[in-house]
Amino acid sequence: MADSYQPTVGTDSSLGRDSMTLSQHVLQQLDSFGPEAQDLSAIMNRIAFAGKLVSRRLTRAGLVEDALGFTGRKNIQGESVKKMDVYANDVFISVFQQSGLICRLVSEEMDDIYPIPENCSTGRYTLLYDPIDGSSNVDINLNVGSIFSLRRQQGDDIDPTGADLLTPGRDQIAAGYILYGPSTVFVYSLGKGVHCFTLDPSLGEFILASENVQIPAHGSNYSVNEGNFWQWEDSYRDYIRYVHHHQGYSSRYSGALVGDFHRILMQGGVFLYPGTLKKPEGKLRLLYESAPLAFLAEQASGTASTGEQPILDVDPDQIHMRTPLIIGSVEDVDLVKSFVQERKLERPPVSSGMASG
Ligand code: FDP
Repeated sequence: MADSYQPTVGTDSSLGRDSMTLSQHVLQQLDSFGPEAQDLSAIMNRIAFAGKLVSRRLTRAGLVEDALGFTGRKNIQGESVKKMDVYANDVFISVFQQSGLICRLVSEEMDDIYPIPENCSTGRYTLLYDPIDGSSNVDINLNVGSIFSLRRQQGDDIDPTGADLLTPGRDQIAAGYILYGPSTVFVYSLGKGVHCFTLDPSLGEFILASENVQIPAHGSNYSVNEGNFWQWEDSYRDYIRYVHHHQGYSSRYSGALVGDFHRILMQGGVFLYPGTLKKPEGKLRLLYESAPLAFLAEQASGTASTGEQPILDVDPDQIHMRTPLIIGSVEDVDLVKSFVQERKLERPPVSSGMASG
């Protein structure tokens, strides 16, 4: 009898890697072909498709009409909206309409929750996302990203307030981002480690690049907008003075959180965006920026904090809530927190009986 055919996939590592697509990887992660695994695989695939569309638009942005610049409108955060923000936001809507997968969308670019009622009978999930993170980089051809967070639908489909979404980030079932850099990279976690895929333009597929990425316990990079130095509380100035006076630190700040976080995911270090005098709660949005990245950081043996508590424990009070963010290697985040705690101990305790004024 002839020997049964033995494929080289799995033995030849290059072929094995080339053939591991994102949707296959999700199914492998969940170790199931059940309905939920199929849904999650399809959702990741759709997000990846949105990423491919945005990536294509970005690579052609200087060549086509109306891709760059501002729309003239401000979003709910009071920030000027770019044409690319609108394009990417609409891409996410269009890939999930009529998909049967996602019942509601929450985006930085939309004041209110965007319901997709035709999906709600089958798609019991809400996708929260920042379609273009770091949009000030768009017009100068530097890296930007898209960040996403997935939650299981808890509440009433017709509740427009999304009260069920106002729970800590530990309730996320998946999170990730797409980084539009020299290559387009898709990073995700379903709560089973963090995995990176690179878009192979010749195949039009995201191909597995690295599995179970771990953030080193310490890294030399610190990433912060030092232009805000005099706007911070003393504790953050203490930390920056510390790194200035100690060898072995490198300042790296790209103006796009996704890019700066990706560096830290790969090489270690810390990204921080503290509160400022004008904005004590900082700039970054909890539900679709800080919480998904905190989910990834914890899955990769890193950590994320507001300075006071883990990001994943913060109870949101509204869908566009902001928080300070300190994220990255455990030792580096702990060092920043130690400066925060030290200054806190110096403050006199507030006595409830004290007269004000
Ligand atoms: P942007 O406003 O350009 O979208 O998400 C907010 C964000 O970028 C982050 O990506 C980035 O890290 C930060 O803001 C940059 O803010 P500053 O210009 O205040 O440093």
